[in-house]
Amino acid sequence: MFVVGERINGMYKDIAEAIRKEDPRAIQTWAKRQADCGARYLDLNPGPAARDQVKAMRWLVRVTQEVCDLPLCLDSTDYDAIEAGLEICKQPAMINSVPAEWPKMERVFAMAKKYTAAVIGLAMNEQGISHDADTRVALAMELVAAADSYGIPMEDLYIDPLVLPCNVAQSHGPEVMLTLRQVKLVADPAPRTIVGLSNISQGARNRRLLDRTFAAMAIANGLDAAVADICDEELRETIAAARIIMNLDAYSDSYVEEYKKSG
Ligand code: THG
Repeated sequence: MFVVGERINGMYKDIAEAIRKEDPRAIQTWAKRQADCGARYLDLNPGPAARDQVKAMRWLVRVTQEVCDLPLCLDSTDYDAIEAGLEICKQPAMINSVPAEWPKMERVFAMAKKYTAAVIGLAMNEQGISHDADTRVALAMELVAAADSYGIPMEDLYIDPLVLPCNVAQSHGPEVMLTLRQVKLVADPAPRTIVGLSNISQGARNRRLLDRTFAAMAIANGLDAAVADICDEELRETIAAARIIMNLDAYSDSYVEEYKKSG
């Protein structure tokens, strides 16, 4: 299980301001910090406040790549912005994201093929996010079929069951866990799975406890990746321990230290 660093997101004030002023310092500081903490990808999201999404995404990609070699996860609902970013990515990127809807899947999977990018497929469609695992898994199957028809390998498709805050959607928790398990049964080879980890605790108290507990539980249910706060040391330790318990890493008495060093 690996982490996509979530912090370069226009939902944060310092990032929104950096984009507005075209001042790369906050972006580059967070890029380096998240890389040092072991992020495998960096999420870049211009946020809703950026008026020109294409320009903002291109700028984010450019200034991030000036200081960091990690692959990027381009996070926007504006596919022109995603494509502008893909054009200048030095490493194969991840597209974040596409719902199970035509013609959005057509545009995104064609782009993914052209730029050899991975894709996050959201288990939602025109009807929105459904409560039950059954419907989410059915949408995952549509994403799998569509990706396959564009020649996207399953290891490059990440299904996101979609996580809602537990203080407003508490009954979704077990459905998300069930979706994570069942998505592994819809195809062979199976697609990968990803969640937006911090969504679980938005607006709640003691956020980091909720985040790391959710991480451990999702890893136990087979989670492959998370968009998350990689700078949270206790989260990193929890992930390291969960990986040992799920037999994803060899046990070592110094495993936490090792994880901190190697990511
Ligand atoms: N799935 C996928 N991509 C995603 C998400 C997802 N990208 C965005 C998001 N969800 C994951 N990233 C974040 C980033 C920040 C927060 C939550 C998820 C967050 N921010 C603080 C808040 O809203 O309380 C901002 C606080 C501040 O303004 O300082 O929690 O689900 N594929």
